[in-house]
Amino acid sequence: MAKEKFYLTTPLYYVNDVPHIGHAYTTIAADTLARFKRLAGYDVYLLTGTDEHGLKVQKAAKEANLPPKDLADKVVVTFIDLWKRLSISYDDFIRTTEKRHKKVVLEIFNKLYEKGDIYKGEYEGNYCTPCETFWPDAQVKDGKCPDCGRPTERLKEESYFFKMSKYQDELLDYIKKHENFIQPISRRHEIINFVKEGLRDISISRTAFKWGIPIPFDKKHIIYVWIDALTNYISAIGYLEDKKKFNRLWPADLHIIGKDILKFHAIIWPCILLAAEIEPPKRIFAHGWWTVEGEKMSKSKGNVVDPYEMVDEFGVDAFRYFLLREVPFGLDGDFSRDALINRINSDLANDLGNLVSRALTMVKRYFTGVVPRPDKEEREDKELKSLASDILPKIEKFINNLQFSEALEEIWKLVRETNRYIDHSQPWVLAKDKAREKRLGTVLYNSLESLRIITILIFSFMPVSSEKIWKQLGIKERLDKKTLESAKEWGRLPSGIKIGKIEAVFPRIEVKKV
Ligand code: ME8
Repeated sequence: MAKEKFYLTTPLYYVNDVPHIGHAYTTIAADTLARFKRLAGYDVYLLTGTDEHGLKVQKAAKEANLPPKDLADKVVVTFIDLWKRLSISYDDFIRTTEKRHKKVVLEIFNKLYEKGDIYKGEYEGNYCTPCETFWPDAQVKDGKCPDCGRPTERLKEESYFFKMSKYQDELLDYIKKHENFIQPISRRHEIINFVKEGLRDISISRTAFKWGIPIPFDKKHIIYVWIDALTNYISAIGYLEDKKKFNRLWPADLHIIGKDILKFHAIIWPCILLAAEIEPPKRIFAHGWWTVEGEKMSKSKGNVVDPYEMVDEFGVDAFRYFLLREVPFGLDGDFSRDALINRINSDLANDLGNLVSRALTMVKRYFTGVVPRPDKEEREDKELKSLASDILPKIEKFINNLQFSEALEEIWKLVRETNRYIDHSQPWVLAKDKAREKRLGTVLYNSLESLRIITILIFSFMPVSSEKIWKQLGIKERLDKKTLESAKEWGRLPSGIKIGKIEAVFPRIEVKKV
């Protein structure tokens, strides 16, 4: 039977600057879900990429004294490199300056123009370049952008408009009929209220600069960067050139974005698709915003968290774990080194790291590194077994709802319970009594078996460390080829195999006292 597809996307990040923790966050979340769905047997397609046109990028290029495409070529490498370091398993990376993309933008533009959904007019109002957003006068106070608070630019220029107002009812209807279309629920309400107030036609071209896709029949106009960028979700999967692929993957199962760009995704994008007679995506999830030690991240404050530094200092998986564990996905969060170090030391070093090292060390010491055979089951064995073999459906539910933090919390209940089981069973005492060798073998087998299940469950979150643990367990089959189902099957760890070399997976971070 053909596998069910799962197409998910991240935003396309601007190349005006190098990536920071916010970009890493969205992409790590998308990767975690993609990995989980692959283990669950889906044919997953994860798309990411970069948004390279527009005034914001043009301005940054000017400051860097480079042609915009050269800046893009330079910055895109930092994204690709970061995704490699963060173990992002994307299937495609699209740049909006690619031909395959530009063709589709023009196709959609023409389609809407021919249909009469695009018309020429004049735009008079304001423009926020950092947000690449048009703001009508009524929404702008003291010339400041209502979203980011930075100064807007006053515009009065000829512009093409998209008849978004025409799609207001259809969009509202679509949102109402598709309960999961916009998540979390608070965002859904926000969008419903916004649409109910009435949608205006939107300006979709600029004439004041050159860096973008020109309208073929009116070349002084550059297509609005958001119309350009949003189209990537269909251009990357062959809307024009590979209909078979497109029909297999579209509609997207999920667009993961930050709350800052929800309106573009939940209003403009579906309206464009409705106008182009293409089905809207199935689901859009807008996550929350990271601040740093209570403050908004900004270059001028010098508090931008560099994901490269985090990976170098703490390791890729500790960083991935922290971001997804610390804050429920959908809510805002505050980043601090202290919080990160606390998480690493308590959850990773103390709980999981300790479990791995003590369980394996005892197998090495008492059974010469050979996984023992379990014997008679006692009450506490049954309890651990039932906790471990019943955990998967809960985790699946959480992850499918993008409740990463809750999923990890649930997995950690099993981690702690396994540690408690070891404490309670006291293998070091059993080892002193030859008559209790079978019991000792049972306790250690169960500890490792629980660890095997934990390792499968954390794979999507911490791909590098879970592979290390897997190797230490001595299991020959590849972890990334395992099915999730095997996390339900207690007893799959073969007795008699030799465990691997024991190495610390999550070292403690020593905090220097000042
Ligand atoms: O908006 N906290 O690109 P962008 C959490 N090119 N997430 C954050 C964050 C923070 N402090 N800062 C950024 C664009 N993000 C457009 C998108 S899509 C067709 C075009 C993440 O480089 C979050 O996912 O400004 C946010 O939506 C995205 O980066 C914005 O990236």
